[in-house]
Amino acid sequence: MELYHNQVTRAQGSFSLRMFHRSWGIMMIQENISAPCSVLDFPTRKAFARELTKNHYDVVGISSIIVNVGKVQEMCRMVRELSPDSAIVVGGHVAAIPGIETMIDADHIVKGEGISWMRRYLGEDEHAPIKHPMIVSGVETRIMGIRLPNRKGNTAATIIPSVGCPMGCNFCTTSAFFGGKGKFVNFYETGDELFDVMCGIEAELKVHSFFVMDENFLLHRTRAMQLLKRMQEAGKSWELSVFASANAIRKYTMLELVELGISWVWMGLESPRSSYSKLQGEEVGQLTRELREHGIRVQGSTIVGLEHHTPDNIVEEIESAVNYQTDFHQFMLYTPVPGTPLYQEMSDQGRLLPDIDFADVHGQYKFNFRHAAISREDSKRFLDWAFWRDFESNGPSLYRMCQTMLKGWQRYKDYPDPRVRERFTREMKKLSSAYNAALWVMEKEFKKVNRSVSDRIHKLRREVEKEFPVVARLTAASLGPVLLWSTRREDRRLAKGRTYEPPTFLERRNWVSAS
Ligand code: B12
Ligand code: SF4
Repeated sequence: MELYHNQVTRAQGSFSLRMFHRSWGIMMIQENISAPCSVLDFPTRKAFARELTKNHYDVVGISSIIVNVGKVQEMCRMVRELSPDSAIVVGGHVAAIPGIETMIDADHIVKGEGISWMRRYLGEDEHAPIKHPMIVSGVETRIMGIRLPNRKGNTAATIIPSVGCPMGCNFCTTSAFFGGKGKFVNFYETGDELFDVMCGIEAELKVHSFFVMDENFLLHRTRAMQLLKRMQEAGKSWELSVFASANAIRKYTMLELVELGISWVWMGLESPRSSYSKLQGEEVGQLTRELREHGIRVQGSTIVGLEHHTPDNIVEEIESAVNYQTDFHQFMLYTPVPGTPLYQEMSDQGRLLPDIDFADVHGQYKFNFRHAAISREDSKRFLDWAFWRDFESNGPSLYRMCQTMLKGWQRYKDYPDPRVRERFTREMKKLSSAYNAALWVMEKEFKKVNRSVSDRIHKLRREVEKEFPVVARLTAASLGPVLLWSTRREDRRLAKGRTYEPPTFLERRNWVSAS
C-alpha cells in the first residue's frame, strides 16, 4: 500500500519516502450513491468478519487489482459463509483477468468505470454530476525514522478528474481497462468544473496542494488553461502534482506550467530506441533539466526489459536513464498484464510463462513472459541494480527535491505574480528548516555510499544557509542530531525486517444505526 517505497525509493533505506494511500475508487463510489454504505479500507480478516456479521448488507462490493485476486477469492468465501443473503459485486482491475468468473464466487464482476455501474445497479441516476470525496492523498507519512504529524492541511488532497488514457500504449492497464486507445472517462470536463471542486476541497481540507490523479492531465490543454485562468482570477496559489507524457508537457511554456502551479510531474522516460518513445534522448534530458531549473520536481519512470533490451545494451540504457538525474525514479519491468493488448499478443505468441502466481505480476519482481534475450532471473537482477544505481549516483530523492526547490525559489522569488511567489515561499519554509537539517544528515550518511554525492549535498546545504543564514543553521544544528539518531535507528529496524502496514478505516455514509 505504499507508492514510493514499493516502486520508486525502494533502494533508499531510511531515506525512502513512505506513506500509505487510501483506495480512491471505492471512496468515489460511496460518495456518489444515495444508499447507506460503509467503506472498509485495509480490513483485517477479523474486521471484515465483524462488519459482515454486525450489520446486514444487501450488497458487498469488493475492490481489487490483479495481484490481490487471492484475497478476493477468500473474501467472497467469507461473505458466502457469514452473510449468505448478500450479493457480491467485484470491481477494479482484477475484473480484467480472463476467466475471472471461474476463479471467484461473485454475483457480478464489473469491468471499467464503477460509479455509473453501481448507480445503475441501485436504480439511481447514472448521469448525475460526480461529487468528489475529500481525499487526503497520503497517510502515516514517514521518512528518516520519523512519522510526520497528520495535521490538517499538511498533506496534499487527491483529485480525480478522469480515469483511463486515450494514448493506448499496448502494455498500459489503466488505458485498456477504461476502453483503450482513443477512450477515457472524464468526471470533470471543464476547467471551471475542476476549479469549483478544488475550491470545495481547499475549504474543507485546508490544503493548497493537490495530487491530480489523471493519467495525462496536461494532455487536455483547454481544460488546464481554463483552470489556470480561474486560479489567476481568484488569486489561488495552488500546487499541482500531475502525471503527464513528455509530448503533453511540451505543449506548454515553462511559465505556463509554473503559473498553473505544477510542482511535480510524473513522466515516462521511454528509451529513445523503443517504439513508445515520445521524445529523443537528448530532448528528454533537456526537458528534465529545464523542469527542475524551474522548480518542478520530476519523477521519471523507466521500463526495464523492453523488447530491444539485451544483457549487452541494458546497462547502458539504465545508465542513461539515471543520467537524466530526476528527483525520483521509478523502474518497472516490462510486463504483459491481463486485459492489455500486450498480454493478448504474448499469449498468442505462446510467450507467457506457465504457473506464475498473479500475486507476482506487478513489474517489481521478475518477468512473467519469455523475453528474447533476458532470463526471468536476470530481469530481477537488472531491476534491483537500476534502483541501486540511481540511488548511489544521484543520492536520496529528498536531497534532489531540495535542490529543485531551491532552484525554483531562486528563479521565482521576485516573480511579478504573487501566487507564484507565495507558492515558492511556502516551499522555502520547509527547505530552510527541517529539510536543511535532513540535508545535514544525508551529507554525513552518504559519505559511506558515495563521497562525491555527499560533497554535492554539502554544497547545496551551504547555498540554503546563504539564503537563510539564521534559521537554516539553527535547525541544522538543533534538529540535525535528532534526525541522525532516528535515521540510524530506522536503518537498524529495517535491517531486522521491520515492515509497515496501513491502519483500517471504516467510514459510513447515509447511515442510520439500528438502536
Ligand atoms: C493509487 C494507486 C495505488 C496505491 C494503492 C492505494 C490502495 N489503497 O489500493 C499504491 C500507490 C499504494 C499502489 C500500489 C500498487 N499498485 Co497501484 N495504482 C494506483 C493508481 C495510480 C490509482 C488508482 C486509483 O485510485 N485510480 C482512480 C480510481 C477512481 O480508479 P479505480 O481504482 O480504477 O476505480 C474505478 C474502477 O476500477 C471501478 N472500481 C474500483 N473498485 C471497484 C469496486 C466495485 C465493487 C466496483 C463495482 C467498481 C470498482 O470503479 C472506480 C471508479 O470508476 C493506479 C493507476 C490508475 N490510474 O488507476 C495504479 C494501479 C491500480 N496500481 C497497480 C499496481 C500494479 C500496483 C502495485 C502492485 C505496484 C507495485 N509493484 O508495487 C501495488 C500493489 C498494492 C497492493 N498491495 O494492492 C496497477 C494495477 C494493474 C492491474 N491491472 O491490476 C495500476 C492500474 C497501475 C498500472 N497501470 O499498472 N497503487
Ligand atoms: S501515455 Fe501513459 S497512461 Fe497513457 S496509455 Fe501510455 S502508458 Fe498509459
